[in-house]
Amino acid sequence: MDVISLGETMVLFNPHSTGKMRYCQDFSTKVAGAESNTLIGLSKLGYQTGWISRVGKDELGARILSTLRGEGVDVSFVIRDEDASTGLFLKEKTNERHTKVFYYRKGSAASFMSKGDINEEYLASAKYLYITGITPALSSSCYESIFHSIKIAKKHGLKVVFDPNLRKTLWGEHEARETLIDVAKEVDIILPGISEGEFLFGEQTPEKICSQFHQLGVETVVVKLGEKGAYYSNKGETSYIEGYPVHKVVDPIGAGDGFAAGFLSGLLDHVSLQEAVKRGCAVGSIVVTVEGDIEGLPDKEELYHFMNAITS
Ligand code: CKP
Ligand code: MG
Repeated sequence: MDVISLGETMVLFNPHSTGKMRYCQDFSTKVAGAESNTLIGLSKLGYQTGWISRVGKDELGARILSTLRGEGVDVSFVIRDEDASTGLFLKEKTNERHTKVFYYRKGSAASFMSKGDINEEYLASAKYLYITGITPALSSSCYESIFHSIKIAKKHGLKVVFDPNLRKTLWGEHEARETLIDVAKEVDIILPGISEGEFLFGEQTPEKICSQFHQLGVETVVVKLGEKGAYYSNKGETSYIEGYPVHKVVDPIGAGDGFAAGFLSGLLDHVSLQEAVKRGCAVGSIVVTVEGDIEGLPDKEELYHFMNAITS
């Protein structure tokens, strides 16, 4: 395995029209979840990925498993929970520029994920553990699972990559801040956005956000700046990476997960940090031009052409 992740994946109801969700009659169903979005992105780029989670023993759970399996993600350690249902969420395209999400995931199968679901040998077979700040927000057993996975990863020499993915609707601000900082203290690489840096430290510049995370002991910090690109800081090396132009943003959700996939692919290929961050920016830019979180994720050839077309 190259990358293993744990987290919740849901069935997404994507509206066909703009405006309040209550008036939307038609939706398309898709599969989405921050961690599995990243794993699918990596799998499409040609890497070996594995997902640890729970889904319900229901039709939506079956849909999620067949989608992930179809995209090449290993799901052999996913548990089908007999007692709880698969979570779902709906998107609202409030207007052309704003998308909102409504979760129906409380008490979902994934929220019952626990430490015992993590097979040590399986996780130890990977090079990277990828986690996000959504999982510890789901339940106390999910919170424990995150710290347990980090412990196993460290014991076996895996690098831990963390996207804080702050979701204020899932937990209280105090608890979120405290937990995200506690997780950050344990990881090697962190991929925050500016708004997360501001939430955690009250800082608004990439430089100050990086310095705060370095003080917590994080070696590599990559601050995502949306269409402007990204800024990274690692052992004294810092740089801004320009974003790739996006003709039209169709669906901004999933950009961060795409970024993580592109970035991790660079690390797995041992390219320079600058080049890995560029890949992250490129995948993030491609993803937002397509409806859905995983549908726009490119394969290696598409990514290569996109990056070369822009830079040449
Ligand atoms: O930060 P992103 O827009 O890249 O993440 C989107 C995902 O897992 C989306 O798939 C959704 O299911 C979620 O984040 C979430 O739980 O909010
Ligand atoms: Mg994000």
